[in-house]
Amino acid sequence: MNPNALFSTLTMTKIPEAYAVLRGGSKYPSIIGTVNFYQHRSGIGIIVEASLQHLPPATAPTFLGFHIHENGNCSDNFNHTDMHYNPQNAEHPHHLGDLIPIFNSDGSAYVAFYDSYLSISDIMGRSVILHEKADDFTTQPSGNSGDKIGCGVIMAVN
Ligand SMILES: [Cu+2]
Ligand SMILES: [Zn+2]
Repeated sequence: MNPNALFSTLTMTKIPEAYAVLRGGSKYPSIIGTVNFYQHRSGIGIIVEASLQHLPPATAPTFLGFHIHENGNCSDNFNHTDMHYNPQNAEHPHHLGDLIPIFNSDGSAYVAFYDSYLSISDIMGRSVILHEKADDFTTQPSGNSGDKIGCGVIMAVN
């Protein structure tokens, strides 16, 4: 079935397989949000749904880099998350951990998207990271998206 046909009903009616509670670091400690990960019913890919609050103040549309990093360790102000998840040894922005940006709408954001390249088992135990700047989708190895300002460890639901 077409991903579109299942998109909204999935996030409204299904319990996600995995989730991360994303929290701010020393620069923006009040950032808080939830990222849910749903296995797509086709069996291929996942739906990622992120809801974030208390983002840095913005008076115009602002984009924040958003990635899955290798290590699920948010300690020490997120200094141990390692690089973008990249099992295929590709160049940025073709890492499997490269996600669409977060759109900061006056301090909060909601995004949901289909990613056919990831599975729940790929991402379990890794970290989801929010950056202070937009990912330029060009600069190697990580898109020049600035400091890590939020982090959450991806965990199984239940
Ligand atoms: Cu990142
Ligand atoms: Zn990348």
